[in-house]
Amino acid sequence: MTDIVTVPTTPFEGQAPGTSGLRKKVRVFQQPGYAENFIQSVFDVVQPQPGSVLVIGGDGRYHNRTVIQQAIRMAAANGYARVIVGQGGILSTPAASNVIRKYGAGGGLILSASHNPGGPDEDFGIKYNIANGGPAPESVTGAILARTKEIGLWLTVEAEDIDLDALGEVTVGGMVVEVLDPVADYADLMEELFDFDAIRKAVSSGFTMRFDAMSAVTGPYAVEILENRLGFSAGTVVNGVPLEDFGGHHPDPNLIHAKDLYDVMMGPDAPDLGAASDGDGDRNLIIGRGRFVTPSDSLAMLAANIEIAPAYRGRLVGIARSMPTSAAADRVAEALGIPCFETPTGWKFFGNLLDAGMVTICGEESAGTGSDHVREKDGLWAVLLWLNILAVRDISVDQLARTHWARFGRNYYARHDYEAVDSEAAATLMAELKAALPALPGKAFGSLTVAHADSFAYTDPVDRSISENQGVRVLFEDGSRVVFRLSGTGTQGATLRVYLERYEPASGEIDADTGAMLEQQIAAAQTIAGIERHTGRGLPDVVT
Ligand code: VG1
Ligand code: CO
Repeated sequence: MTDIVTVPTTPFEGQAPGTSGLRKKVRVFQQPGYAENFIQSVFDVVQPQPGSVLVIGGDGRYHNRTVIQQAIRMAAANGYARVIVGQGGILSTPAASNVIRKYGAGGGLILSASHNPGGPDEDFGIKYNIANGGPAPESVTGAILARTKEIGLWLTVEAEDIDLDALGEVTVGGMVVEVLDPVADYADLMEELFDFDAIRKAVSSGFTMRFDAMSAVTGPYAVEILENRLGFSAGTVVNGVPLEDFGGHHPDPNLIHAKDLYDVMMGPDAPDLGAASDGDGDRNLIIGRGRFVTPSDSLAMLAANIEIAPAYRGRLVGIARSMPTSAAADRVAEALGIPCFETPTGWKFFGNLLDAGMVTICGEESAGTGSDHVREKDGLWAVLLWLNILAVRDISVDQLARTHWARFGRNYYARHDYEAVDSEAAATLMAELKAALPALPGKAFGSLTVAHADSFAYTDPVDRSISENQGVRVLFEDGSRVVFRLSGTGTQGATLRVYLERYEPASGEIDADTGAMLEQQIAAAQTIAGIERHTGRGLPDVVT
């Protein structure tokens, strides 16, 4: 029997899991006991049963290996029978979800701050996923937070670091640790879901793509799947080696941080498809030759075509989207006679709907799309579904988009982010906005008149749990809307997100400039929330 070491500790302030886990600067995580307190709080809440298996993996960012070694020792001290960890400490978020499900683990620790930058002065994060492979629901994250506030000790064992790079099994404090290939299971799953033969055929007939892994976790996955298994030429995957600091970039697949890819795709030598993923591999960016597809449109277009992929034939039962995501998917659901659910922001809200078999595909405007194959959003999955559809329909991204809009109409959509805003100013802005809601209906802003305004609350259709304060919605009489939220993933001040949307029917202008189409909504959002008055900012930092 190995001796368990009990380490006395005192609580740290502010260990609340946000939209997707606890995210802080690396320096914060490096304080002695900081990560340990949080991990012990997770174990105290979860209470691993005899025989329990824990999956541990991360996106390879700076500080990943240090926390993994400590988490392994703590898991041994807390009674886990087995830990499964990705080789090199690597598991993309969707791959971790798959490993949890495939090997019947009780849960997993995913070490990532996702699209946030990495390195000694940047961000780190820890998230707990439950046995279904998905992010812990609010009932669990709430209990973890409560535990962090009263924690008095954490448990570990005296043991050396293991060799994270050597595949196979070792023992730590009587517990088995298996270091597994992070890519193989995931790549096999993708091969089960999609028609790889059809994609290979398209590739051999000249279909080309560029996948930007942004020096983050998807590099090895993309090389294996796209180049080795599907036959895309070597070099199709760019920035394919995961780096601890992502090469100094934000691994955020949007038009700002993946501008190189965008420029290539808008240029004369663009391949047929351009795609990118984020730090932990759960987001996707889709750009066709000369055509950017918004994540909201991508969800709708994928839903409309998903039954082309073998694993989804005759299986589309429902769609779910987060509230700020555009209603493009709703129109597809309506046309197909299936339900479309509107949830709060964050993948954890899709878990119950997926478990209950009420939805097949889910998506968020922040470049997250996924299905019931795992319980996380999945960047490469979305890229492969696009590839499967394009290959079978023998159509370009641009043609597919135009055909879609010609049938369903188009939801013009943009998100404006005001980053690193003073936290108090942001809180005041939201408080004043909420207080002003009852008086908004009937008021005119430019050509727009407010029809309805509220603070979004969600009742989970499965367990009836209620989540309040999930963003402010202002709906106008013409069907357009603006939504305001504060980010729950940032690590510096506050980030105000303003979501703008306007529907144009199929008979209207379906190929106009997004910024021009949303001018009225942008102006109304500034006035309604008093953004410049509160933040001193007249213009957003990032427009996606
Ligand atoms: C953001 C996105 C949200 C997403 C979350 C986690 O949250 O808006 O849609 O689920 O990030 O994604 P927030 O609270 O900052 O708006 V990831 O890829 O960072 O795990
Ligand atoms: Co992510």
